[in-house]
Amino acid sequence: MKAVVVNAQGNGVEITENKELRPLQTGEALVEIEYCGVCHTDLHVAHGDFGKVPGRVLGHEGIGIVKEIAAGVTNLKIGDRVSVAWFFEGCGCCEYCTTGRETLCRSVKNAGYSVDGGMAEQCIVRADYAVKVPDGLDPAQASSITCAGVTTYKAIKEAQLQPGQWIVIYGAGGLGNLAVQYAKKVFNAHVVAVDINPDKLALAKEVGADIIINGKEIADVPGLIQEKTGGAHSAVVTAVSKVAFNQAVDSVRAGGRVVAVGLPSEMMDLSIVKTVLDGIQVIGSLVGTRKDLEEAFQFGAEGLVVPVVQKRPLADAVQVFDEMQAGTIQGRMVLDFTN
Ligand code: 8ID
Ligand code: ZN
Repeated sequence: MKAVVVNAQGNGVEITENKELRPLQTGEALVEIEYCGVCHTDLHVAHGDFGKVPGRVLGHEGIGIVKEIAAGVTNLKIGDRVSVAWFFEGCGCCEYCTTGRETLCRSVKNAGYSVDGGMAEQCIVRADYAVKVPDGLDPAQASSITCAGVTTYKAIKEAQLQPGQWIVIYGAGGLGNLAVQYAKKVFNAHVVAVDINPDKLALAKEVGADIIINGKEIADVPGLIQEKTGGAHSAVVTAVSKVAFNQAVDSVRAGGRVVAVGLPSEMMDLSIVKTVLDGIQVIGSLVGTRKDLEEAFQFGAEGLVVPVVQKRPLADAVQVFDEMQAGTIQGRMVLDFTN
């Protein structure tokens, strides 16, 4: 079958035509992929930022139809539309899995990184971990919610954002655009979006940002946010740059929360004195649980959140990764496996 894989050197992507799938095992299902979004995390994986994984099928924004189920599968039936997410499988019995923090499972499997993912014509999933896509949600839009949506929805939960409060979203790319929408439409907050690309800011404004700030044009971004909002109650950082992480800490008011989501291979500067005296909380947030994804999908099905997606043929995959690297993508590029 055709798939997008990490190249043999473990430092880029290529399209292959002859990836073979193993037979299904107990508890597994075979999913025929319809769409798979391209996340910046796929670019990190392809580049070996988390360790080299040559030959791995990329993709953790997969959506497809169940074609076959093995023995022991009770939660899915043939014809169901399901997701292939970064949180692909946990052990189910550790302290994290049993306390609602399953994405932190130490034996976790991640689609498109530690196991083959959704950028292929077919994908094998553990049925218990495949989340059903609700009726009424477009499958290409659902692909974006499978990572970008659920990750930002969960990050805003971690921010403990209350209606009417101010949140700053750093980075208005694939994740950031959905962060703006969840913050505005689901959490009823006031939203500042910061990016270094005017097109992404224009799109953020279109989907509901109250204030947009271009970090390339404004010398003191945190100062401007303090002036306009009195200090944000929280910030979610999806930008792939430590500059944004540092600015986020200075953008929140005393007692504020900074939720780290982006994954630049850098260190952030954190003033101990400021952190202590202002009671700043800095929290890492990793995708979301199956329940978070179910909720995030539902807001999409209800039309509160509308992912901005553009379908691209599989043949464009390498080019899409180049566009991601160059920062020229608006919303999300979604690889189309339907024909
Ligand atoms: O679970 C998680 N924590 C998780 C899940 C999914 C993705 C984390 N991620 C990570 C990705 O691995 C990546 O590091 O979140 C980051 C953002 O992913 P994305 O939204 O898919 O990437 P993008 O579409 O390229 O958007 C990045 C945006 O950051 C802006 C860019 O202009 C772009 O719009 N940006 C950059 I680069 N530097 C900036 C800066 N200094 C900035 N925006 C503001 N200030
Ligand atoms: Zn992702």
